[in-house]
Amino acid sequence: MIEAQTHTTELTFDVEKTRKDFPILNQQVRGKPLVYLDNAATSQKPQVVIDSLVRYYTEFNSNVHRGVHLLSEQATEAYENSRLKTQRFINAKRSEEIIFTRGTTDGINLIAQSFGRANVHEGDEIIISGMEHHSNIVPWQMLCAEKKATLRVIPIDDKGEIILDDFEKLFNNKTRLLALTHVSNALGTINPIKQVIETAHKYNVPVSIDGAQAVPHLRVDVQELDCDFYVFSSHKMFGPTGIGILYGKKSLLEVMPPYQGGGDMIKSVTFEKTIYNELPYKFEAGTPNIADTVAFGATIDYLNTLDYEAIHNYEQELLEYATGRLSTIDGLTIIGTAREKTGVISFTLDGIHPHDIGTILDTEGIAIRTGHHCAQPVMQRFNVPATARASFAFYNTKDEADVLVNAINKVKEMFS
Ligand code: C6P
Repeated sequence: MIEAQTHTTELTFDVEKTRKDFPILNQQVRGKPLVYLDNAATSQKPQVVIDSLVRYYTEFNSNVHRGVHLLSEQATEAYENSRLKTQRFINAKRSEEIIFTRGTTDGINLIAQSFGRANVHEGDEIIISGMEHHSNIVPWQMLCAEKKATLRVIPIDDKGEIILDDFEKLFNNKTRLLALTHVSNALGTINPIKQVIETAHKYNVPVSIDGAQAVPHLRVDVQELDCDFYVFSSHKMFGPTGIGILYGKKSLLEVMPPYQGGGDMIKSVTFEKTIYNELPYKFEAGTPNIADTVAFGATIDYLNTLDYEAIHNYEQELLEYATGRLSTIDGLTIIGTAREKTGVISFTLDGIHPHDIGTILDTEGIAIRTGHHCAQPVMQRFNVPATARASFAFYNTKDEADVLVNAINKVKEMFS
């Protein structure tokens, strides 16, 4: 049994026990034990989440908020329970501040199309950073093009950290929103978002945080952060695909126009006038993704059984170990060396294209991602066309980091 003892505390995290919760990990890929290091793209699911999906479809599949029959009542209760669990998970003040979406991308587009179109006008400015995922760039560019507004970009330094001195200089009386990622998917950088939010609020600018890569690793408390919006995806935090969460402060959501029209988002409809439903339903038009939302509730139940502090310490130790081992490989450069990072290691190997690295690692049973990671401006900033990215979750081990290092050495031999 591999049991990680942290340097700093007495807390232990039993990784081998936890791995048993994830049935997909226990398999051979291309004749080798699977080493899954593509968690930033999507994470694996514990058996309890898979069971929850099966149970929903075998026992109470039905539409929500519509039926008077028992199955519909049960489905509605389970769906709304997931909202309450989510509220508690991120410590939102009210359950109606939790809007279910399709994912992070959908949540950011909702903010851009609803809050953005109502509040951003000609000549206004929106601040983002140089490390954003395309999902937190393109929706704002589309809005700026429509409204003749301007996108301002916080520069990042050679480590992959936002330059805080330059950041504050971007604010002026035309700034309408700051949209920033909590954790970079391409670099692993954890941004000092509490401090950044405080600065933005000093200028009365609301803040939207992309939490897609943060929630799988860090405890998030939206009241403590005082962010105005916080968006994330279930599938990156060990839950099902197709379901995401938009948290918004009630005072903002209440005055925002609906994003989409349709069933469930209305109180009454005549040809002359439609009255919209109250929060959160105003933003959940049409039949929602009921099964995955219910299973997302099971995901939160699962995560609540884990000790986040112990996990965080374990992941940091794993990151330190893997970074140390990879750094010994001649010709390997790590892109993203921020002081505060999650378990994302982006790297290049001299003279070898990242796609070749990924393809050869696959033959060793190792899953990583290669390419621009939907963050092309980050690649441009570091002057690389692409990187290979190993991204770790709490179920990964030091042994797996060793397998990765050995396989990279094999790649080097093949090209020498
Ligand atoms: N990043 C990656 O491999 P969706 O696809 O909507 O669930 O999440 C989009 C998204 C938004 N912000 C950040 C910081 C992200 O990392 C992602 C998804 C994946 O890095 C797939 S491109």
